[in-house]
Amino acid sequence: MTSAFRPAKGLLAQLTLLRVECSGPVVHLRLNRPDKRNAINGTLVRELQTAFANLPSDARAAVISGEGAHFCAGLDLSEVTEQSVAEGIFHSRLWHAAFDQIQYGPVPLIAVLHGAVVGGGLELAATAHLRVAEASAFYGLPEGQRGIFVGGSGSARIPRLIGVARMTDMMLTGRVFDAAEGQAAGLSNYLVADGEGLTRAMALAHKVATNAPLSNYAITQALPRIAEMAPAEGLFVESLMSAIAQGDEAAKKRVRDFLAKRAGKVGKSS
Ligand code: 1HE
Repeated sequence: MTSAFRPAKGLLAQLTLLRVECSGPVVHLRLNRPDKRNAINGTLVRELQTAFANLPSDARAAVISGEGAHFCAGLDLSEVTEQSVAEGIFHSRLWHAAFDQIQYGPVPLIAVLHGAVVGGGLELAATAHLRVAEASAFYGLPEGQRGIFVGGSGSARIPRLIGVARMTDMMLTGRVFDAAEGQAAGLSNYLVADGEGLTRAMALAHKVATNAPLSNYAITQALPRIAEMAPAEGLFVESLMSAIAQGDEAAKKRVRDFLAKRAGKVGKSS
């Protein structure tokens, strides 16, 4: 299943606040600023954008995690105190560009959440296609208490996971969800014991990496877009995407394998 990690090469090896390693077809990116609880400053947000724009061509899935006791403490607050309104808009748009690069990048991404997953850290987690939470994870949106607002795409992505009502509660009252509450609300797909998140995420990523790349692309790119469309347009796009995926040789082979009883049945390993 999971092979050993080896350091990434080229541009990915030069990043300073992100540590990038590869394990077969899975790229592991680790936020590497534990002394600041992986708070996201300008360098880190640019490195995230660079990393996801330059994943190795043979990557088929990715995992993101945080070094130290917390996944991510959100925006580096020390960088915003002197910002003008215009700078604030450009700053937020930089996050949007980076986070779009992540969500609409070439491979499915699984986030490993532990400790603080707050503010921009929760916005980052919401860009992932799957989330594995450890028991220590807690979720907060302290923007309301800091006198600011989400600026890293949280208002678009987080309600799609937990609904506007829960997000409003978190922002107005400072309500924090623990790992079990987050799982029940839809913030995580999997809840595991402390220390087991990376292993579970890597196992899931290796599994996801065995899917046909075009299928994974349709799931991560077409599905969220279709969900935003009016049903008539969405169904039209679904037909196109479905026919494109089905026409791919990888799909034909997999279907032939099933019919010839060479592929696993649903719920049983192949
Ligand atoms: C930081 C940040 C940060 C820690 N920006 N420096 N995010 C927040 O409002 C969360 C603020 N952070 C916390 O509530 C706590 O730090 C934690 C619960 C995450 C962790 O607590 P703890 O006790 O483990 O660490 P600590 O002692 O609070 O922090 C260690 C250091 O990290 C300390 O710096 P030091 O120089 O005194 O050692 C902290 O100042 C620093 N640190 N979090 C800057 N966020 C695109 S818009 C997004 C808007 C938002 O994300 S708003 C939410 C911001």
